[in-house]
Amino acid sequence: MKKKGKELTPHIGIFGKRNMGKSSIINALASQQLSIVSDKPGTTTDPVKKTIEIKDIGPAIIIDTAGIDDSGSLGQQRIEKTLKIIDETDLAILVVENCQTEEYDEKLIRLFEENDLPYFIISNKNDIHNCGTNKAVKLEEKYNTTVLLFSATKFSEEEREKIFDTIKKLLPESSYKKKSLLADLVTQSDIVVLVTPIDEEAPEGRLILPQVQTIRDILDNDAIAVVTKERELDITLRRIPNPALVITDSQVFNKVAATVPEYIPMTSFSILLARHKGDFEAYIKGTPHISKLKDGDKILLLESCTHQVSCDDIGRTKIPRWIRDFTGKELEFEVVSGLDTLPDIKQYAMVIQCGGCVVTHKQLKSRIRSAIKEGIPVSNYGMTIAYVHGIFHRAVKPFLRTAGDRSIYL
Ligand SMILES: Nc1nc2c(ncn2[C@@H]2O[C@H](COP(=O)(O)OP(=O)(O)O)[C@@H](O)[C@H]2O)c(=O)[nH]1
Ligand code: SF4
Ligand SMILES: [Mg+2]
Repeated sequence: MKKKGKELTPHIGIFGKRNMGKSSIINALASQQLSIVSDKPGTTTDPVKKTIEIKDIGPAIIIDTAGIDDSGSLGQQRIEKTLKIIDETDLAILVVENCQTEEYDEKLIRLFEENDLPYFIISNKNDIHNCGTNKAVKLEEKYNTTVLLFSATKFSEEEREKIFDTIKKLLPESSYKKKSLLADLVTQSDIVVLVTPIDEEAPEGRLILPQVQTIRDILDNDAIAVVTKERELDITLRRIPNPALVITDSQVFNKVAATVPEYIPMTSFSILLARHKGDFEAYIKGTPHISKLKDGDKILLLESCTHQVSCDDIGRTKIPRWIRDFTGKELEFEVVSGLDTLPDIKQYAMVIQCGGCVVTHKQLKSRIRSAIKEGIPVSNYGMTIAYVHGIFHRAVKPFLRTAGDRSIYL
């Protein structure tokens, strides 16, 4: 069977105090001199990214986090810098010496745990500080994770392989295996009808990325894609009366929903992509909260990039207008662009995240984690647009069918 689409590149962060041998371990894993190794503490001042090849997984990016522990302590600024790296990291390796964790390491471990980041520990320089298996096991028990004894300057191939095996064991599959958009919704030979308006907002001479991605995914699943404009949908459905699924652009959802009989599952490109990237479960639970917003509530809109004009008026004008019209409430909206530190999340009644087309799934999920931890309802642009246009229920139904009954949220 052929590979389904391009695979993803996982990110592995190497953390620990200065001089523990982080850069040397990266060199050992890469089997060549990539990072600068020095016995003068703090040579590398900024996170350095290197690519290594992991058997059965493919290329992975290793982030050398040197520079975040310059004073050996973990002040607020360094915590923020560390958190930024944690946001894009799929697996962390903490490097210590002599099976000993100090306050700094413990703070790091707490940050890993708070951010649901899987990690393991390498006790390095085992050639000069051999801490022995007993101490290693104790450390394993203390943190409930794997501890490997290693020497970056004197290691056997077997020891090096052990590190790779542990990486493979702990790296979340979602970080390197691309999920299919539709695999659980369509099967071989199913026909999927895609409705794509070609209006003045459509780019010249091509389809937009979500539409192209969906077509490719349908083909990867050995199903059949039929693409039509909304004007020809009627005739398409007369010729193909029983498609497995109809996927439409959100802008024409209402019009399309009136044409597509209730028994045919129907959704929008934006909801399909929301499921693919971000926290779909949280969006499903959080979106209906729009109906419960009260006068004076503050809503935070999160946009992952700063320079794109394409979403400018969606976050700044359209969504605020639609939500105000839908709820009839006096609401305050605030937009935060880019991946900078968030303002105090507790002041918001709701958080709405953009589609995150320029960031990874992990970064997008990390972005809304603090809101979820505070119990603040979260949604995303696509699902909010569906909700305020009254199409949310129908558009998420095809996914509830495959994910068990979640009618309590609707
Ligand atoms: N003896 C010994 N020295 C090591 C080992 N790993 C690193 N070093 C040395 O420790 C110093 C700091 O290593 P480096 O990789 O720059 O540490 P980093 O600051 O954590 O990136 C260098 O002089 C390395 O040669 C090891 O396993 N054994
Ligand atoms: S959806 Fe994409 S273009 Fe729009 S704000 Fe988010 S990252 Fe930027
Ligand atoms: Mg270094």
